[in-house]
Amino acid sequence: MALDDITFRQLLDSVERFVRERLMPIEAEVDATDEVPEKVLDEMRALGLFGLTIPPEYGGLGLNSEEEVQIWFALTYAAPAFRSIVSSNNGIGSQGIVIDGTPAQKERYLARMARGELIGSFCLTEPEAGSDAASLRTTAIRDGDSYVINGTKRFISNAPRAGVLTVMARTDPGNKGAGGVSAFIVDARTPGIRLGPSYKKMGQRGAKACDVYFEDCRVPAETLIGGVEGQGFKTAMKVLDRGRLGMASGCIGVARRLIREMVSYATQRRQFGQPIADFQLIQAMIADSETEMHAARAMIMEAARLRDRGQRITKLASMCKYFASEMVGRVADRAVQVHGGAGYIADQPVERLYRDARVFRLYEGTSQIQQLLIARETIRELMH
Ligand code: COS
Repeated sequence: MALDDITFRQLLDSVERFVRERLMPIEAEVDATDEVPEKVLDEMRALGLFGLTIPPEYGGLGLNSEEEVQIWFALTYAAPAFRSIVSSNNGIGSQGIVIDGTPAQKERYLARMARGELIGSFCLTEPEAGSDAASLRTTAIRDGDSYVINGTKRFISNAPRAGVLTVMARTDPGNKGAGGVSAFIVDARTPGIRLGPSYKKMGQRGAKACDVYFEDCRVPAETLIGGVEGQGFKTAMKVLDRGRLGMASGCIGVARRLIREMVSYATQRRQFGQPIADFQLIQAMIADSETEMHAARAMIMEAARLRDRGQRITKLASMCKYFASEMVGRVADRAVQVHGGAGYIADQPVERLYRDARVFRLYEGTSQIQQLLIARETIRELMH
């Protein structure tokens, strides 16, 4: 479902204003303190940012993919930590239930997630299972009308704030592959769940991540997503298809912001008697950045439209995530270069954005995993 044009325009305008007036002024403070003020989180709730993609029957805005990506383009003009906090409720933290959940599971969680009362986290990665997600070791063993979960989940974004966790665990220990994995929707306050301390990260400070430990954590059988065992890995992969498109979109706002910082510095900074923006070697860095950002944005818009038409976008989502995250890395590097020594000093937004951008190439699948997926799908398409 899509919003009508006027309503969508109004939403986009409100997000752009919120970014300019509320988020950009506090970016440096959020980076320094590693905290987002609760008042700002409440304003994000009031704007509907936690429920952008949640269907309207559960109180969300029900944006289609084309609309969703444009909101991310706008929101990530401010530090991407703000996107990270709301992104899991719109992406990997809610989509397991949206895509594969039973009506009762949707009823129970989605409205509260849309309002931002419950924050969702996606628990896939483990100490020994990162890129090789299907090798996960956490177990969920059936015992009467419940499952008992044991294992460790690592680097879980938003877990320190989470009220609900999508947990991938092995229900069939005899099956070491993807087919032995099931997905559960678990209340984060269930006894037997313990959180590690929040990580001190390179960038995107204010967005929290920690480990989650499951120690004989007993959950009702109704928490099995979709009510069917052995489907959890597929659920996770479907969730990541949408998540990766969202992640790619997040790179666009950051790149636009970096280009803006680059241009405003280059037009003010004078060397050899003129603004450095007059020098062709500086212009080349601006031109390459703008061109690559535009290419990534066009790719994402196309993938989003195809998804809205019902097309499977596994390969396109990987291509978008791969290209956009590598693009923003190059743009961040050029932005620091244009600033010269000033770009290495912490009072410049580009120093912070350079650190913030680095993780886009890592999470929701590294660039190398995206390459592997793109090649695998291309070979499959051309050979069959
Ligand atoms: N949609 C639906 N089903 C999918 C799917 C998708 N996008 N991708 C895979 N599947 C299905 C496959 O069709 C297969 O089903 P069958 O067994 O019925 O044929 C099953 O899931 C297993 O898939 P596959 O054989 O591709 O599993 P692999 O172990 O080879 O997967 C990759 C390898 C690299 C694709 C996977 O481990 C991965 O994505 N790793 C990165 C994980 C990641 O992004 N981690 C970041 C943490 S989340 S922040």
